[in-house]
Amino acid sequence: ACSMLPYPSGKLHMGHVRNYTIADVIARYQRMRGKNVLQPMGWDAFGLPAENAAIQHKVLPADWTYQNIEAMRTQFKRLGFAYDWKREITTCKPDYYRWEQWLFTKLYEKGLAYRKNSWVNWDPVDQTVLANEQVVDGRGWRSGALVERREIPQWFLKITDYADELLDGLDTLQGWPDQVLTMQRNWIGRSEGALVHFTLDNDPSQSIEVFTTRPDTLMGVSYIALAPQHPLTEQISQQNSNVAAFVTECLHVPVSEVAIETLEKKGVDTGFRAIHPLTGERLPVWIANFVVMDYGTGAVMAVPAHDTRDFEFAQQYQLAIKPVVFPATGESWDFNQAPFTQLGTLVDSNEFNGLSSEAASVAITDALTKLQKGQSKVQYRLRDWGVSRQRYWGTPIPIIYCNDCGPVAVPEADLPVVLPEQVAFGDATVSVLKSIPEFYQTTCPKCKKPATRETDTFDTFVESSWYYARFACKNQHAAMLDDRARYWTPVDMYVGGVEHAVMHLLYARFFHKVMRDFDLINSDEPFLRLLTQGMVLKAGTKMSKSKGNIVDPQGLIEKYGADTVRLFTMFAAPPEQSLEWSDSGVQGSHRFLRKLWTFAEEHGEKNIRMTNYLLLNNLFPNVDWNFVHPEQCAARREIHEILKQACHDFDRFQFNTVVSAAMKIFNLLSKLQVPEKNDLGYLNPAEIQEHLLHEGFSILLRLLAPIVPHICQYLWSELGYEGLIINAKWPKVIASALAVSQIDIIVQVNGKLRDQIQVPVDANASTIEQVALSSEKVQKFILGGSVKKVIYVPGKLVNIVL
Ligand code: ANZ
Ligand code: ZN
Repeated sequence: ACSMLPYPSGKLHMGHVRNYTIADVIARYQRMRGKNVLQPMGWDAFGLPAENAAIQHKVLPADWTYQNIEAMRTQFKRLGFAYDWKREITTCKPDYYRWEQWLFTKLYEKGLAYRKNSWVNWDPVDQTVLANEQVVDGRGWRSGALVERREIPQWFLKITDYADELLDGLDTLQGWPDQVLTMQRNWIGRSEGALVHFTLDNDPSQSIEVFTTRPDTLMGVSYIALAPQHPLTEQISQQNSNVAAFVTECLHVPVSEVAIETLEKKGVDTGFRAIHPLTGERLPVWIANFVVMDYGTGAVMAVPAHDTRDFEFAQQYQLAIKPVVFPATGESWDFNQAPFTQLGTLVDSNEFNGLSSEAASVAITDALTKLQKGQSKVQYRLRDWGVSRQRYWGTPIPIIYCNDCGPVAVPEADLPVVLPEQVAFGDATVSVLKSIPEFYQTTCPKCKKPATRETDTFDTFVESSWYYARFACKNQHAAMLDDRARYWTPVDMYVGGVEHAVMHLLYARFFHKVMRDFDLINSDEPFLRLLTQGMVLKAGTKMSKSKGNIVDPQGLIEKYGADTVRLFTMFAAPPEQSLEWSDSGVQGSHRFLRKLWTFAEEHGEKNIRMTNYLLLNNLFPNVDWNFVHPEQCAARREIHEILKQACHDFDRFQFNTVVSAAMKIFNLLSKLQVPEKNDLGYLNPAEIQEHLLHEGFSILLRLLAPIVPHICQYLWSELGYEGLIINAKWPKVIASALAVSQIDIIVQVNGKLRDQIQVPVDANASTIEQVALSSEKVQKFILGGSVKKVIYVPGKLVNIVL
């Protein structure tokens, strides 16, 4: 049972409390069910906030981080989370990240890690690379300078080699929420289509290659659009100052794709013309800001009649709109108003006229293939994973640059490359590592000449991609993983926030497959079941520091105790839904626990105290329930019915109704009365009452223990039950208790309700009529009058007609 490991920000917030309580409840429940459960915890300890804190508060990132970890660990312990602290992982410690560095060198050997130029956000004043979240309205968050796009060499992991497997694997993940599977599918973004070549009019040796998902629209192409970073654009910029000016303007646009989506469509005509591969028509070549360089080929065949972006752009610059697909229904379409973006039937497309879009796509791709002007192509939206960060507080990338040998991986014997923790941080704008010659000056492992180390560090998503496996063998110092990782992985239960639905989970799935291919692990997927917890809200909005509506868990723990906090967070909503904070709800949970406590104290001496014998057998061997008063049988049946439903709810993580179940059992026990009438010679009701209290209270405590561990453990031992409650066996639903032996029958006189009788479930009609007629209450209404008719509705009622 594993939770997504937290970033050590210093203090737990309510979202943490909820997340980790959910996982702890599952872990404790599964343990009581007899499973061998491992619940570990660790710290995602590298990352930008530590550097920001260092600049703001003049503390070392390392000191800040370790202090935060101390504080949060204390809070975790107070909440009673049952973690195996021997296995605690702190990702900023060399004994952890050395194996990450080791794996990276293996990936490099295999060609699965490589270096290439890539675009970043560059702050020209601070002279530093900015993360996307550090770009605010196009400006650097600290300097306020207009951010530029810059190309610098960076390290990549070839996650695209696993694109197919990452996509197919989703079909095996039956224990994941559908919405997460969908998000992963969209992120991988498999598109089927074609590559098409358009040769340049003035230079037939050059051609523009485009990727399209709609080869059927080929006859509707009216222009070609290139990304501002396309190689041909650069070439044209050198001759055309208009183009050069436009490209420079585009440099100030943020790198993220979301930002590009929302841009006003802008472009410039290059004056170049490209030849249509089938018709020979000359098409204008434009540069457009909506074309992104790192998807497909960085160039598109624009079909304004059938694509929304192409349409907007064509309207802006008065480019031709050529409809070639019509609705298959035959209805007309006004192409001046909007593009028709669905599939349909082809027109104005020569020999392809009349074909469906699907058939035409195949036919046109075939035609292009024969002419060697195109071919079919599967394109993924997924890009290789850029793991370089120009940051100090991260895992050093284990590469050495040699003038003669190029980039060389640090040999295994020299690992780890340790990040210096005692650094002069100052007002660091460039990575601190660049100012520490003792760090970066080294010798080439191959030729032994002077060389320099890589000063970039890993994206922190690298650390969180494999930690779950390392928990299994964290004390293994001779290898990344050992057999224990094979035993414990895949993780049966993974709990975390839906904000990690895409990147973290995809990277972890990728690493798992890579580790499998290095024979470190023997399964295909890291997490069998995934529970994504809902948000914690206050007054309808997300509880967050920036909204100023946070409730500090620490204060609540101090006021009410951890059990109340845990109970409330589990009771207030099912785990996957959002939880609306309520002070009165917290108080209500607290009141319930007080009542439970008081009840145990009041009844403890008298009749709940349990003998070990009874506990071990979990049943009442001396009692033949066939001879127990029906009211008492009914009470027992109800307890077991509630228990049965609660077990079902536990299995589907519906903890709020588990809490209601516990409350129901509690109410039943506190109202339990010794039946008055005992004329039919049932077993001593006072003794049975004790049995019921024993049995019911022991069920209640065990049912609540995963959620409310402290109080339940205390009462468990107070009442003399053996051992720790966490080691107790989960209560069994006793089938014979559920069986109905008596049923209730309503008795009417002339259609009016006069009594309710209990009869054996298998009694025949005449017996039941006799019992009904002999009821005292009924007799009062008959008063010697003559009974005309007795109507029996089986299982329900007897009507006596006078
Ligand atoms: C012609 C066309 C006609 C297109 C039509 C769409 C509709 P997905 O589904 O995301 O794979 N495209 C290709 N590369 C691009 C890039 N680098 N930047 C921006 N747009 C790009 O989308 C693929 C479609 O997106 C491609 O198919 C291309 O436009 C565009 F009626 O080609 B299409
Ligand atoms: Zn060398």
